[in-house]
Amino acid sequence: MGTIIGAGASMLREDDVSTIGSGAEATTADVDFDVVVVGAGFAGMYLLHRLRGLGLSARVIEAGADVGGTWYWNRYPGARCDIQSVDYSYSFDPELDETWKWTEKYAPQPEILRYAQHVADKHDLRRDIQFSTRVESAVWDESTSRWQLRTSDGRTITSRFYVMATGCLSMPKEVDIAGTDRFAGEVYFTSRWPHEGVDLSGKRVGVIGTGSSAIQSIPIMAAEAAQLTVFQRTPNFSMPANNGPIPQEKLDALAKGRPQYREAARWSGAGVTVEISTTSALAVSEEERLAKYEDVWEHGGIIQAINSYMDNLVNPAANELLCEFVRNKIRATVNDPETAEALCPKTFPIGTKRLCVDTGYYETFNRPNVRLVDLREHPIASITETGVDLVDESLEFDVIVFATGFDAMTGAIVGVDITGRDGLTLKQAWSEGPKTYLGLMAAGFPNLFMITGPGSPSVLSNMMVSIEQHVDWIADCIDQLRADGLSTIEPTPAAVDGWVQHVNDYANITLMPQANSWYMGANVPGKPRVFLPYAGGVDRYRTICNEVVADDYLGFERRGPDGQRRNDGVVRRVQPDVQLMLEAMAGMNLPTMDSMSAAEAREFSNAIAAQRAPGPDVGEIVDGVLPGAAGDLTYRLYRPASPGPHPIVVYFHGGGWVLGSHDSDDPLCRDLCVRSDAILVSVDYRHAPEARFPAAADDAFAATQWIAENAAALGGIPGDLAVAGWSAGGNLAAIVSQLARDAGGPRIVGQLLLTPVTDCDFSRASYTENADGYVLTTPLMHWFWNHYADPEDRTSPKASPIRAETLADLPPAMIVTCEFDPLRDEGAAYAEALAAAGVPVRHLPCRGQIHTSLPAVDMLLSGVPIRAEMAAAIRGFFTANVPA
Ligand code: NA7
Repeated sequence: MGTIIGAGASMLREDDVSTIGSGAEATTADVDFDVVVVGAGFAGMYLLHRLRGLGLSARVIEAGADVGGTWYWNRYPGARCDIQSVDYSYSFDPELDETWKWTEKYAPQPEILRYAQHVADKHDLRRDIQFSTRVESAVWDESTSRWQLRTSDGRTITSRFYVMATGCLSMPKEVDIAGTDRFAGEVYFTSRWPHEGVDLSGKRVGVIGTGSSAIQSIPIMAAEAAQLTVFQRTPNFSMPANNGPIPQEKLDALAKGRPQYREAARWSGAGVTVEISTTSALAVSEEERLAKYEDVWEHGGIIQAINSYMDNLVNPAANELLCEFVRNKIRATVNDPETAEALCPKTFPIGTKRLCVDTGYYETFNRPNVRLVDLREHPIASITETGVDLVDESLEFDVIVFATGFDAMTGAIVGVDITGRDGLTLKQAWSEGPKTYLGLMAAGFPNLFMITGPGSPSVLSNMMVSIEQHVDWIADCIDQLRADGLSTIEPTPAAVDGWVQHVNDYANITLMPQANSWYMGANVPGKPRVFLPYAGGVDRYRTICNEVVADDYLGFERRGPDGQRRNDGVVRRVQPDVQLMLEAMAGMNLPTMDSMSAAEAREFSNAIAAQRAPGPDVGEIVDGVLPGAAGDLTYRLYRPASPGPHPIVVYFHGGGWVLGSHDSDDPLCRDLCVRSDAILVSVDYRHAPEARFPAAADDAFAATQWIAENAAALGGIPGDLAVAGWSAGGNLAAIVSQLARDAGGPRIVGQLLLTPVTDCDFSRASYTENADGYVLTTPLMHWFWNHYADPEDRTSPKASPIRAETLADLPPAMIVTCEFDPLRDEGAAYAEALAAAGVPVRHLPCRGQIHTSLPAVDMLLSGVPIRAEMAAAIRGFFTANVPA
C-alpha cells in the first residue's frame, strides 16, 4: 500500500467489508480507507460521490439506519425546511435538478428525506455507507500519518483523511431541567421523534421550548391533543411560511436557466438569490417602510426579511422598526392581549436568533385547548412524576415534548473523542470556543476536515450551497495533495488565530452577539460564549476560500515524502467593514489624488466628504473667526449638550496641509465632543501650496493662543487646553505642544495625535508595506510633502516634530496608529520617543484599520471602540488621569 493517497492506495475494497450498507453486525478485522466520513446527511452523501469520482476509497459511518442526517432524525409533526425547497437541494447533478419535482414551496420532512433516499439510490451511495454505527474515537497516528478510528461495533478503521460531516444541529442539547427522569408519562424529543409517529389524541401535552421545532410542531399537536400547554422561556420571532405551490417568480427564474440560477446562489450573501436592499430602514417614510415589511410578510421568507433594509442587522434603531412590525402582527393575531404580549419578543434584536417560519403558530393560541406559560413569570421548579411543577402551580400531563434545541455547531464534532498531534484533544483545543481555519480545519489535527464547521457561513446560509462548496473545496484539496505528492495538510496556528479574529470581527460589527442564541453557544450551560458561524456571507467566504487555494494554500502546512510546504499567513487582516469600504471605493474607480492639481484634489475630497454620514448631534455648533499668524482664520466650535463651562480641545483637521476643512472632519469632531463632553474648537489654517511651511504650524499655534485667551468667552474652562488632530492635523497638534512648551504657554494638558505625520523620513517599513491600496498611499504622501515644504525645511521640528532637540516636558499624549497606514511606523516612533523622554504616553495601535478609518464616523462600526478610547483620553487629560 502506497504512502501517498490515491487510487489504488487503499488497503481494502468495499467487498472486503461484509457489513457495508447492510447494517448487519460487523465481523471484519481492521480496514483502511483513503477517507472516512462521519455522517450520511446531505454533506456526507455528496462528499462520498465526489471522492468516488476521484477514485479514492471512502467509507461513510452513519449512526442512523439510513441516509438523510437531520432529515432522518427530525421527524416531529410539521418539520419542514425554512429555505424554499428548489433552493434547498443539490445543484451538483443537473439531471437530478431537472427530474425531481418538489410539491411545495417548503417541503415537509418526509419529502426531503425521500429526496435524500432518491439521491442515494440514483448514485448508489449506500454500498459505501455503514449505517447504525458511530465513530467513538479518532486518534491521529503521526508515525503512519493516518487517523485511527474506533467505531461502536468494536472495529478499528484507519484512514488518511477523516471528515466530520456531522451537521450543525445534530447533537440534541441535554435537558437541563430538574426532575426530568421522574416523569412517568410519555417523553419525546422533537430532535428524536419516533419513526412510527406518536398518537396525541385525547392527551394532555406539555411542550417545552419555543424555537423553530416547537413553532412548527405546536399548531399540529394542538389540533390533535386534548390540551396543549406551551412552556416559553424566550419568545421567538416567527413569520408566516405562506406555504403552497412553488411561487411563479421562482419558476420563472428557474426557467431562465438553472445553471445561471444556481451560480447566482453560490455568489449570493446567504446562498439564496434575493434582492439586497441598499437603503437604510431609517431613510424611508413610515408608509414606504411598512409597505415593504408587508410585502415581505406576505410573500418573502427569512432571508428576504433580514435583507429588507441594509441596516437591519447592524443598526439597533433600524432593527427595532422591524421588531415592532412583527410584534404588531402578533398583537393583531392573538385574541388575548396578555398572551399576545407574552409572545412578543423584546429581549433581542430580530434576526440575531434564527428567525422562524410557521403555519398558524400565533393563531394556535386562540384555540380553547391551548395555554401559554411564560416561564419568566412562572419558572419551572421541577418536573414531577405526573407533570410540571411551576413555582406557583402544578400541572399534570400525559405527554411531555422537549423542543429544547441542540448543542449547535460544535456538539457533534467534539462529541467524538478526537485526539490530534501530540495527544491534544479537540475538546481541549476548543475549550474556550472553536478555533478553526475557514471552518474547515483545526491546527494540530492534520487531515481532519469539517463540513460547514464553526467559522464558516453554515447556519447563516442555505446549507445546501455551503455544503456543496465545502465538499468541493475538500475534494479538490485532497486531489491536489495527491497530484503534488503530499500526504498531510494542516492549518498553521497563525492562520487559525487570524481566522478566529476575523470571524469575531465580522460578528462584532453586527447585532448578532447581543442575543443569547445557539449561534453564540448561549443555549448550553457552560458552553463558551463565542459567535460560531461566519457572518461575512457565502459570496465573500467563497472568495476567501478560493483565494487561499490560489495563493498556494495560504495558511496551511502540507507535507509528504517529497517534502514540506508551509505557507504561513493570515487571509484577512483588514477589519471587515474597512474591507467593505475599500471594495466599494475600488468599484467606483476613483482617480488618484496625486495625479490632480491641489484645486482639483480639494474639489474631489469635498465631494467625497459630502456623501458621508453626518455624525451625532451636539448641543450647539458655532462658526466664528479668530486671528491667525497672518490674517483671520475660521473656526467651528462644538459644544456638548450638558451644562458648561466645559474643558476645551483645540482640533486640527487632516488633509496633508493641502486639503480639508471644518467640514472634512466634522463628523469626528461631533463624535469626540459627544463622547468626551468637551468643547472642540476645529481651527482652520492656511493651506499649501498657496501658503507653504511653516504657515500651517504658525496658524495652529496662533489659534491655540487666541483660544486660550478667550476660553471663558467661548464657554470653556480657562487655564487648561488639550490639542488634537488627525493626520497632518496630528502633526500640527504635536508641533503646537512643542511650541507652547518652548514659549511657556498656553498650558496644554494633553495631546491626542491621530495617525499623525511626525517625520519626513519615508524609509520606515509602513511606507513600503502599505504603499498602495489603503486610501492614503505613499505617492500621495510624497505629493503632500512636495506641496507643503522644501526638502531643507522638512527636517525642522516645526515640520517633523520627532526631530525636536528634546521631547522632554511635553504634555501627556495619546497616539493612535492604524495597521494599514503608511504613517503607522512614524506614529509609533513618536510614541516611543516621547516615552523615552519621560512623557506619559499611550500608544493605541488599531488592528485592521487604515489611515482614513478614524474620521469615518457612523460608517465604520469597528472604529467605535477606538473613538471611545480617544474620548476617554480627552477626559483623562483634564482630570489629570494621565493615560497609562
Ligand atoms: P432552538 O431554536 O434552540 O429552541 C430551543 C427552545 O427550547 C428555545 O425556545 C429555548 O428557550 C427552549 N429551552 C431550552 N432549554 C430550556 C429550558 N431548560 N427551559 C425552558 N426552555 C428551554 O431549537 P429548535 O430545535 O427549535 O431549532 C433549532 C434550529 O433548527 C432552528 O434554529 C432552525 O435552524 C432549525 P431559550 O430561547 O433558550 O430561552
